[in-house]
Amino acid sequence: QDRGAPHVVFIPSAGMGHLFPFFRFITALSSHDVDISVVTVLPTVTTAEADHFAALFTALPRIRRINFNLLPLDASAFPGADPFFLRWESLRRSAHLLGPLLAGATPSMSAVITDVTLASQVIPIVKDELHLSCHILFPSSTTMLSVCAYFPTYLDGANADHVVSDVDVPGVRRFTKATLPQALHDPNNLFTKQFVANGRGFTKADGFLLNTFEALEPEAIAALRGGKVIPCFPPVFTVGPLKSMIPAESEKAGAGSPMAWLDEQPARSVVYVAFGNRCAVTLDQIREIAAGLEASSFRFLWVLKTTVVDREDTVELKDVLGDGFLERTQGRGLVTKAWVDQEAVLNHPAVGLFLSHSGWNSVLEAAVGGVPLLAWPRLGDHHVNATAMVSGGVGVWMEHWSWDGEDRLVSGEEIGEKLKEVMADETVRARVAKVREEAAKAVDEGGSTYRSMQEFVAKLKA
Ligand code: BUP
Repeated sequence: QDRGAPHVVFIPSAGMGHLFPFFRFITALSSHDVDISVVTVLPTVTTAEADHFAALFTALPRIRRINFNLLPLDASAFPGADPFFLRWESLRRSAHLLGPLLAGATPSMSAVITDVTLASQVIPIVKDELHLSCHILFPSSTTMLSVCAYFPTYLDGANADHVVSDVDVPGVRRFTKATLPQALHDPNNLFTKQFVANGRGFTKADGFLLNTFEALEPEAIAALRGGKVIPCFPPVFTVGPLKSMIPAESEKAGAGSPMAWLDEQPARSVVYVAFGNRCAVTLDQIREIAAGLEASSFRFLWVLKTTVVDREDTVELKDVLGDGFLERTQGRGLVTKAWVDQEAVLNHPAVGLFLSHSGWNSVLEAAVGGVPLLAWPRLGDHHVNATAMVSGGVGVWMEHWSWDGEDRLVSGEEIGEKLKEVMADETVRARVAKVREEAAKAVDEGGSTYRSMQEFVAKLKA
């Protein structure tokens, strides 16, 4: 190891939407003469997370793993809570153990990069106990970061009674109550408490690493940098679009794989459907999506999830999709419950449209691939991301489509019609093609992302 190379310790949290930006940023940073360790919690919540941790450590053997054993958490105290929120809470409650663990790291550490879900717990340990710099890698949109940063001020201000309605984030935009993460409507919700505590700690961080680029979210980036959202916001480094360089073993393309199937399809003919790796879709809505795809007459690739945690998804596709669907669409469509390399799918010339939940990694991957995104946001940050996705020019948001149960199913007919409309919309396609160019420019030598990365590395080495 080079004398003087800074030793950076990463503290990721859980869920592929949070882990991918970490894995991608770690890979990018590893080419910069920086010594890297990664705090790892095993077992992971999902198989996908375990596979991708393994792929990271295999591809980059110089990276050290710091095993972190969590204190047990009584899940019965949080009835119905999402397993990822439980893991975040567990990480937060065990965070005090990180001080001694990190103090013993060799070589001694120079900087910490933490996931935002742990910010309020980790920052005091890193800054006050270990006297090191602490940056936050934010896995969602910068627009969502502006909401996180402003929300505590909003609650403290006109809302002493803690009733949440629309939130007007200075310098960014007004978010309707329905656009905010549902949990924020209830200030006593576990997620809301984590969210507010983290937001209150933001100004103590040494900076933010953001998976975005200047041309995609100019208002939110400028508003944070200019102190409009909250005063004294720390430096912001735009380091996106972050890209994978190491596929997991499970997603290597081979005969019969989705990638091999895409190779056989005409250019821009395929609708890709995926709602992230923890959005389970109800049986009734699955049947409507199936009807919509069938009615659209397009070719399609559909990653179908019926459970929040992948290893619990044991149903048979034919049972879920109903009588004859797979037979009727054979050759024209591919439905899979397996993990696919979505980034590669969205870069494949056969893909012409992406029906998505608007998870931020998905939005960035669509932008990089130049594939129009038809957003059907589900929960959490998805609606806020959809606002950023539309203003950034990546696609179209179906604002009235919800996921709220039987009485509000989106019909197959409507889905089919919308797919046809957006697939034929040359204006939407031209806009996302332009965004794709801007994304490429940002990462090229001299581009805004390239410069931000250089600045960040220089800061680490200073
Ligand atoms: Br499903 C699936 N392959 O089969 P988002 C997802 N992904 O590569 P959200 C695959 O997971 P979470 C699959 O490309 C994206 O990078 C996808 O992150 C990848 O969604 C990531 O889009 C999902 O930010 O993820 O909802 O934030 O569900 O883990 O919170």
